[in-house]
Amino acid sequence: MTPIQLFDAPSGTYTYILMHPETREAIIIDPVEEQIERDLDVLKSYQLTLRYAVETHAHADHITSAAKLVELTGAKTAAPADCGITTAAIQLTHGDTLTFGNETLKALHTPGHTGGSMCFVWGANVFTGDTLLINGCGRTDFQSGSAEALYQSVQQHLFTLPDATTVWPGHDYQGRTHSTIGFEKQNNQRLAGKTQAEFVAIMAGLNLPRPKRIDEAVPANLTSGVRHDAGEHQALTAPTAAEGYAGDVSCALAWAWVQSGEAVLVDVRSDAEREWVGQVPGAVAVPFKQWPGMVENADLDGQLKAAANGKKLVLLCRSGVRSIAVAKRACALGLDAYNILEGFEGDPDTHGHRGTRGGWRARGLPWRQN
Ligand SMILES: N[C@@H](CCC(=O)N[C@@H](CS)C(=O)NCC(=O)O)C(=O)O
Ligand SMILES: [Fe+2]
Repeated sequence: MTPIQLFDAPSGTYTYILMHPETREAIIIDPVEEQIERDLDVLKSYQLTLRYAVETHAHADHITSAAKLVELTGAKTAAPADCGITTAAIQLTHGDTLTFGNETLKALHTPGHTGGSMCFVWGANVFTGDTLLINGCGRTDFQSGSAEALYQSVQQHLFTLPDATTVWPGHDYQGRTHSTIGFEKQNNQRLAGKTQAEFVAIMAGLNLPRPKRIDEAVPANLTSGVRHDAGEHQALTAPTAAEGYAGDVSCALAWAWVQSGEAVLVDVRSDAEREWVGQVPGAVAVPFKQWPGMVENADLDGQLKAAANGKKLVLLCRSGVRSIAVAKRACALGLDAYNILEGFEGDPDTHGHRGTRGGWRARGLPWRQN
C-alpha cells in the first residue's frame, strides 16, 4: 500500500491520494485549490470514486480545493474537529476512522503546529501534515500553535509508531518526499534526542516570516476553501481609522488576525444573546450593557486587560454599537482595540436583509449554536 504523492511547487505542499484497488474507492489528503484539475485527472485515470477530502489542519499557506472537489465528485469533507472548519461534513476527533473500500484511515489528534492539527495512519504509513516534517516540523508561532504541545504530540503519537512506518509530510521545501519514523527519531535535528525544553528553545528561535497568503488562506480554509474576498465587504482590507479607538475591521480581517494569533476576539453581547443566537469559537465573553456607569467599571477594565494579554482586541457585538463603546474604553486603558464592522448579525437598518447580508454569521465565518 503506497499513496499517490502529488506536489504543489509554489507552496511546497504534498497532496496524497489513497486508494483501495479492488473497489476503487479513494481518499484525498490536503488538496490544493490550484491543482484541482490535476487531482481530478488522477482520480479519473485510476477510475477512482472519491469518498473523502480530508484536511490535516486549516492551512495558512495555500487554499484547499476540498469544497470544490466534493461538489464535483460527491465525496464528503472531513477535517479535525478542533480546527474550526465549520463546513466539514465530518468533524474528526482522536481515534476516528474513515473507510474507503476495505481500507481504513485513522485520525490522531496531534496539536502543536495548530491547536487542531491531526496526523492520519494508514497501515504502515503516517500522513503527518505539518506536525512532523522531514528533518523538521511545522512552526508553532500562529493559529494556537504550541511548541510544548507539538513535542508531546510527536513523542506520544508519532515516535511510538513502528520504526518502519513511512512518514509522508504535508510539506517539503527541499525536494525530499518521504522518510520513516525510525529515521526521524534518530536524525531529526529539531526532535531527535532533544528534551522538551531544548525543543521549545529551538522553536522560539526560528523567527520565520509570516506565510505570504495567511490572511487570505486561513479564512477560506475555515470554510473548506470557499473564498471570502468575493463580496464587496469581505476583502481583507486594512483597518479603517476611527475616532477614539484603534479602528474598524471587517469580520474577515478580524478572524484572520485571531487565527494568526495577533488578536483576541472579545464578544460583548449578553449571555442570552450568545446562547440563543450563536457564538464564535474561542471568543472571550465580556458581556456589556449600555447603562450609565457601565463604561467606567473596574470589573470591565480588568476583564479587557486579561483578555488582551498583550495582543490586539477585536470587539464583536450584535451590530457594531456596543463594540464601539467597549473599543473606546479599551483604548482609554492603553489597549489596542478594534471594532468589528457589522457585528455578529449585521445591521438591519443598513442592509435591510437581516441575517442575509452583512455580519459575522451571514458571511460564513465560524460560529456555533449551543
Ligand atoms: N514561505 C512560506 C511559508 C512557509 C511556512 O511557514 N510553512 C509552515 C507550514 S504552513 C511551516 O510550518 N514551516 C516550517 C518551517 O519552515 O520550518 C509562505 O510564505 O507560504
Ligand atoms: Fe501548515
